[in-house]
Amino acid sequence: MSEIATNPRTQTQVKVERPRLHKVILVNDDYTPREFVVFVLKAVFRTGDEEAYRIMMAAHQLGACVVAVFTRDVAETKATEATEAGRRKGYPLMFTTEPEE
Ligand code: TYC
Repeated sequence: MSEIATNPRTQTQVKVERPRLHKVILVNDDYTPREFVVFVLKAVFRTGDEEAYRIMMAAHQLGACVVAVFTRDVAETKATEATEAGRRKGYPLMFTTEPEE
């Protein structure tokens, strides 16, 4: 009896990759009041007072700041919700998203 396999089976290698995370970025502007930016960060991103203030000031001084990272859907939903909150008050407050490297 031959030792050579006559019916070799193919094996499928399934590669599962973690979904890329997306950053939510807060963009500075000259019109939205600081307190309102802090209010939105706390309401939408559930940060505490001090973290919201730190993120707001970083965007204010540097032009933009990463708020947090999420899966793409969550990042886009939160960015839209936070931008809408500003728009409803007539402010140009802007949150954008971009994929992490
Ligand atoms: N620059 C705004 C002001 O001086 C405050 C502000 C901070 C607005 C961060 C937007 O993303 C922002 N009133």
